[in-house]
Amino acid sequence: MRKPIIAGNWKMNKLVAEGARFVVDIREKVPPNEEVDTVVCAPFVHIPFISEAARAYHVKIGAQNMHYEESGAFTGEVSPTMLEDLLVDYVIIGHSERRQYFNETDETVNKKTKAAFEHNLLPIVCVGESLEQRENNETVDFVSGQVKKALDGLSDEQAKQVVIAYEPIWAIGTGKTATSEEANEVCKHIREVVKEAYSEDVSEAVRIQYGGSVKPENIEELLGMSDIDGALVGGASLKEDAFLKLVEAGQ
Ligand code: G2H
Repeated sequence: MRKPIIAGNWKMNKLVAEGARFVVDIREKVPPNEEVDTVVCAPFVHIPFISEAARAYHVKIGAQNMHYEESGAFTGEVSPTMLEDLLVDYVIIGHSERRQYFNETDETVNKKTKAAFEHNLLPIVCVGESLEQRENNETVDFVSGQVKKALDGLSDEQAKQVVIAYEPIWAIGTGKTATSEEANEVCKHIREVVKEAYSEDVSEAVRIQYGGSVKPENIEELLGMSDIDGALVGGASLKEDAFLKLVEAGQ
């Protein structure tokens, strides 16, 4: 049995006071960690405040990116050591917006995934195809390649703990959701890729989220699918009531 994981990805939204208020408002209503992992992935500047507000509650904290080096001359970057210092639990790696606008590559995704484990951070590794790739029937090959490259060099124990977020780019923030069957089919392939690269044991343990216009209206159906273990949610994670509904669906 894989524990569901619902992660909100605020992207570049909310001021610090709004973020802290959000966590204070939801923290007592979030179901226990034994039932569902609830993660809030916030911009870096929020992290010290929401980390403090979430402590002793069942809200876990995530970052949306990080560098793979521990320190150095990388102006504007934030290191895994810094996130570890703030007791961050998860870090989103390779979100399609970072691949598209900030030169994130499969190679940097792999380096960051490894760096996360060296610093007690659990990576949420994002993969997903473009509309063009889907129309050309390249989805499975493309996504499989992204998964293999991201996980390359991890130990079995690490691979088991990776969270993979399948986010078809054409469904992100567009209001278009892949049907639950379409999403599940790709998630199933991802599990196969993990099985081939590691073992059945690892592939059965790894959690795969769906992301792309997830909202309270479609979460239950998505979570009802055989290979979807949670959701990475952008727009619908910004409002307390909607986010709580998503988390409750994971119970
Ligand atoms: C996909 C998702 C969150 P949204 O980017 O990662 O965003 O739910 O707004 O499509």
